[in-house]
Amino acid sequence: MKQIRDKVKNGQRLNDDDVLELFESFDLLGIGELAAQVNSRKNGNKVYFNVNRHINYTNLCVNQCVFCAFARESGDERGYTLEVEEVRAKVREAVAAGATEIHSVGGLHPELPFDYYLEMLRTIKKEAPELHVKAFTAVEIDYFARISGKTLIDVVRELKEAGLGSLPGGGAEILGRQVRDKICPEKISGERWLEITETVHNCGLRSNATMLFGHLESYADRVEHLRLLRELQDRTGGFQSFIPLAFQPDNTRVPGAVGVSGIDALKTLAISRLYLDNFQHIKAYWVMLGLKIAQVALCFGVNDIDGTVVEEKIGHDAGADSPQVLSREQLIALIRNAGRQPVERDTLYREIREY
Ligand code: V47
Repeated sequence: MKQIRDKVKNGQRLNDDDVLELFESFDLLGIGELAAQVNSRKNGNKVYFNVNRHINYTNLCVNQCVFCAFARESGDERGYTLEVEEVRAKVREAVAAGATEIHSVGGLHPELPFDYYLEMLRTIKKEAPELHVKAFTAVEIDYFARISGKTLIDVVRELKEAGLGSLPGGGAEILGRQVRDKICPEKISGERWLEITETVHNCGLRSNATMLFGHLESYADRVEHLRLLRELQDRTGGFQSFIPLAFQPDNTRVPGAVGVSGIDALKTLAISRLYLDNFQHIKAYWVMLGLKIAQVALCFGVNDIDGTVVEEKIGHDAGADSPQVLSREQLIALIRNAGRQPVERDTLYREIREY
């Protein structure tokens, strides 16, 4: 720990052995304090949030990932697909609530054409040109290229022209092959996720990165995942924030999974802050962490608590016991009561208002 402490103090990069040591350590407060120092150097006392709305346009999915309780196969009566007009109605509600962002992802639908997604983007932008649309993970971008027969670059260009503003960080799960083969064998490989993300960055769009943790992965798998993200960020600088997603086990098919402990969640967030020196923001996604751990995370190197969300299915279908929605006031209170400065941001981290 002393050696790691010195490295952090001198602004030196941590290596894989350092982070493995941190994951294996139970000095939660020591790790948290270091991460908080690093975050304070990078972001001062500010904690960001945004006013957003999630729209999950379909839960039908040709992949059936073992960790996912949201996906349905076609023919399942619990399957749904939103009409573009239904998306429009949700966008209207979002605008009325003061949202600056629509966060939209869905399953890999067996039949919808690429045009559906373009139409959805155009409809959102027509309804509310000022809204930022953060939509489609790298997994979906790959699927769009396959179903349309277009090149990756053409797909990204057309989505951008239709109004896509940036990509959320989903679909990364654990990038290493062995875990991926067990939890999401049909999903694109980790290499492909990285390749698509690099292409998206090179096309001028920013994105986020996630890591689904607390299922079958080892600490070494987490370290490899973080290393691959840090290397890509060194090349492109296109990632905005890193979001460790605490695995929710209900209604999933992960054998023996019991969910993430508070200690593991805080340690993982803090270690991410320490290792990912080229990421500006580390986000505590309250939907998966629960409000209390998300708040405590603000003392463990975190500087973003995500948004109002409004309608969340992926975590809640898997048993998340957090609320569906938080108001702007609730987010501000969470941040203030951690002794931090609440700042409303837009998707690209431009500051809208300090509270
Ligand atoms: O890609 C699926 C994960 C992701 C479960 O970029 C699960 O700002 C926990 O990526 N338990 C979607 N997680 C959510 C996501 C996200 C959320 C908030 C903000 C941003 C952002 C991105 O949720 C999926 C998958 O990795 N997931 N099932 C589960 N049982």
